[in-house]
Amino acid sequence: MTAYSDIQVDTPYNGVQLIRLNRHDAHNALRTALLGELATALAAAAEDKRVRAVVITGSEKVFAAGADIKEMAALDAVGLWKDQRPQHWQTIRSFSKPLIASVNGYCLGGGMELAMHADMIIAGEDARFGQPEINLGIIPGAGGTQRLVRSVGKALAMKLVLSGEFINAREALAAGLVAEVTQPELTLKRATALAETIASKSPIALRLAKEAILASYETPLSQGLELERKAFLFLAATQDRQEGIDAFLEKRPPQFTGQ
Ligand code: DAK
Repeated sequence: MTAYSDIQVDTPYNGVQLIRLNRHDAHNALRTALLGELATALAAAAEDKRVRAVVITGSEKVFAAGADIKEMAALDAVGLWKDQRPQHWQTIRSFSKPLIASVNGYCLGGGMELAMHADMIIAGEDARFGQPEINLGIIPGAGGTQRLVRSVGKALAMKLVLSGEFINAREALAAGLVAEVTQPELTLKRATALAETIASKSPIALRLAKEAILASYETPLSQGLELERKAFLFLAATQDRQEGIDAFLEKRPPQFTGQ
């Protein structure tokens, strides 16, 4: 059993694994060790058959206030180049199961980039999103300039990255950054319920759906449609597809096994 200190990893329940960022005294600043633990936990969740979806959350007041500025201050260019962070981000990026971010309070810098690595964000009304790196004389370093523009468009991405100003949950919802806004005290409950709904679906269909949607960032439409067609055909050969259709015709809930 892996011991974690910067995160807390719960035992999977109803197919859902909850991961909490656990550096509350530092506003969950994402030091390299925290990112490493997160990458380890997600790699383990990817292999764990009990886990069909993951929810990542922070505290009630802060999702994450970005990279650990105190740690970053000690690194020069060579230190940053040798740092393990890009490998950890790569592991997080390649997590193939559904990943939901449950966000309350500040979600800033690397914290916002982490939330954007999730497949969807459920935000409490108290959530504040921003890329304030510009205030430190730097720019987002974990995909913020790229993911943000794809998520909210050029105008808002430019405003956030160039000004360092924050937006609230309702603005983030209107911009398409978050999937849903809830009362702050219900955010995790809603994110978990949504994860449980997702976890009840076919794991193979979920994986291919996620892959196809993410591929749309990188491929022209014709290639994306081709990828979707092949994934669709592949699913026709799965027991889960048969189970889904049988269950519908027999008027019962399906039991998907991932076969
Ligand atoms: N890092 C380290 N400590 C932090 C922190 C951070 N990002 N944010 C907050 N803290 C610490 C504070 O220092 C304070 O600690 P003590 O002084 O009590 O020891 C404690 O958390 C509480 O913070 P505050 O007293 O400031 O709390 P407030 O409620 O007054 O303000 C705040 C909350 C979130 C508005 C404020 O703390 C704040 O502005 N924090 C900094 C936000 C920020 O600038 N975030 C961007 C960081 S840069 C990379 C990939 C990505 C990145 C870098 C490299 N590579 C792949 C190479 C990402 C960079 C960033 O995210």
